[in-house]
Amino acid sequence: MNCPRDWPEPIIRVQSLSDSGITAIPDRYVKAPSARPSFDSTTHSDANIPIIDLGGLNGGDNLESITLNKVHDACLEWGFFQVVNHGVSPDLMDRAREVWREFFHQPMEVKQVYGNSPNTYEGYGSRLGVDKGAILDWSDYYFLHYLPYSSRDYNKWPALPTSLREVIDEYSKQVVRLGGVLLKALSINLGLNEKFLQNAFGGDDIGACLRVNFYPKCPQPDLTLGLSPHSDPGGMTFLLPDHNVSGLQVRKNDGWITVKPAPHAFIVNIGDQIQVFTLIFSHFSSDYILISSINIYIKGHATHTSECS
Ligand SMILES: O=C(O)CCC(=O)C(=O)O
Repeated sequence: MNCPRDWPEPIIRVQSLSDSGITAIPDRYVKAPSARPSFDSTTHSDANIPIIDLGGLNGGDNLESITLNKVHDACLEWGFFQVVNHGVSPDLMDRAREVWREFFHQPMEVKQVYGNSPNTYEGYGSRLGVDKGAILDWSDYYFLHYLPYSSRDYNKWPALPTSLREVIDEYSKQVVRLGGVLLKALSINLGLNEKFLQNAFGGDDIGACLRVNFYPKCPQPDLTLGLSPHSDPGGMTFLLPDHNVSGLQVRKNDGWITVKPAPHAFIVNIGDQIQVFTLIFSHFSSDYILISSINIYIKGHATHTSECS
């Protein structure tokens, strides 16, 4: 496949726009009226995605099967849920969020060293896609490959703040372990061997990436979005939300539910590839679809003032 080597237009950091004190956002961030944030009655309701205590998986036969059922129902009904008692250290989650916050608050010249290209997307980025003249999202991000080991390039991992590499290494290791726990639960729920999904995703060579989204303060949050509506292409995404800001919305029936993060929970998004497995193996469908390769994506989240959701 031919990958474009560079962006079609000069890259502008959304954080710089925000810091410049503009009172109106540039046209290239203004979404069509039908694509702007919706604040209907569902958005403001108390509804939330399910919260599942994964401690139940080690709680004896009865509790284990209740927990597996909760995971199964959440996958089928929502494709989104939160997990608590997940085994990732709460202190490490806080440090991961903090170290990335520090990264984004460094001077621009420190961050620009890691400016990314559409070749691999690894590094500091401000847009996805290379369509000239595209309407952009109001966010910057950092993207890294973590696994398989052969895909890891430490030159792309920021050297500053000094603790970043160590924190991210440990954080990613623990989140990948959590991914293994959920892949096992999902395999059992689909009536498969407990190692089935782990093996289907590469076994010991499983893929994992880290993406950190940064949503700078926006002067006209009703005209744009921090991130456009999408489904995640990988196997599973673990979102570490910001403590102070809620902005993530999940589509449910005809409306959008604003996720209310539980303390030290991860938000789990079942990606397209596992959704396909679910279609194949659950008795809800008799369709058969072939899949060639699959990655698990891990996402960190270091937002601070997300006024655009
Ligand atoms: O930042 C969020 O809350 C959502 C992130 C997300 O959906 C993504 O990175 O794909």
